[in-house]
Amino acid sequence: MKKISFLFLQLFAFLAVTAGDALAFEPKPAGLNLQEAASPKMERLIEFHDMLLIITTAIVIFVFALLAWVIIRYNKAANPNPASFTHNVPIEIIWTVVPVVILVIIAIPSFNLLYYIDRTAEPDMTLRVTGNQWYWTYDYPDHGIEAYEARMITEDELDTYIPDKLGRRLLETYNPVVLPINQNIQILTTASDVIHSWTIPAFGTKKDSVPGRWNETWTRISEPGVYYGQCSEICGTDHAFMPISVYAVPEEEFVAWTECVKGEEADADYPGRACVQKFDFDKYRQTRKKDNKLAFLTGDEE
Ligand SMILES: [Cu+2]
Repeated sequence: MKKISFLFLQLFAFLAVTAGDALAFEPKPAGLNLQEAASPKMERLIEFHDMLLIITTAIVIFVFALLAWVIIRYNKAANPNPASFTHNVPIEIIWTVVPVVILVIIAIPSFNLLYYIDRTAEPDMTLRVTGNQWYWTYDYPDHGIEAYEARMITEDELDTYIPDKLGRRLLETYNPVVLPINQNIQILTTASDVIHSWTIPAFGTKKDSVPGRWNETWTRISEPGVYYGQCSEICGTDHAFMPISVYAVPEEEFVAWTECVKGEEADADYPGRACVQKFDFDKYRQTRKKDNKLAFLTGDEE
């Protein structure tokens, strides 16, 4: 018995560890649920989503039960002589008031969340994002970093730029975005040609980039790592090939990176990439696994 429960513990630990494996913040094959949260915005979005899921599931079960009851109890065979009344005031009040109460219960946290994810009152820094057919450009007005292009790394060059086969096909860019963790980051976005949409699922951030105007959103990244997103507004033939890759690093390293990008060490073509490699930000690709508290159960401890 003891042995069996230990086996189950091992199995559970294995599932838990693989579920929260290194690189948790990326799409997974056959993935079903939302990506894990890496910002307070996404944490709240997931909570809200889970609450809605419970409410909608309860409603679906209730409606199906009612239907089944009507079909079984009141079909022609079971109930040959139906009642002939047409109104029932108490029931009509209930079926009006109860849905209203449910909608109010949903609306209050929904509006709270809408305002919360809209913008941050006290930004620590600003990232400007411009969508183009078909790549992104980024600039950091507070740090004096001029606009640089982020184009997708082609498949045959992945291993050249990203170590240890950790590069993610169709998701990496030569010049990634680098952002500090634990800071309120204001994100201003626009586009130079057609509408694009700057999206990082793990941040709970998605904002349309519209030519001729600046849209605002924000994020606050809770832990170092590599995060991915894709353009989420169909924008032309290469819509699927303008990914977003973000390195989130501690503040000191972020400051060092900004100095590097502005300095002579930066590669003229790939300023962001050259500095990412210089400070070995790729080490953050492994962070999740090392931090996993269940690692000791599988003997995976590092
Ligand atoms: Cu686009």
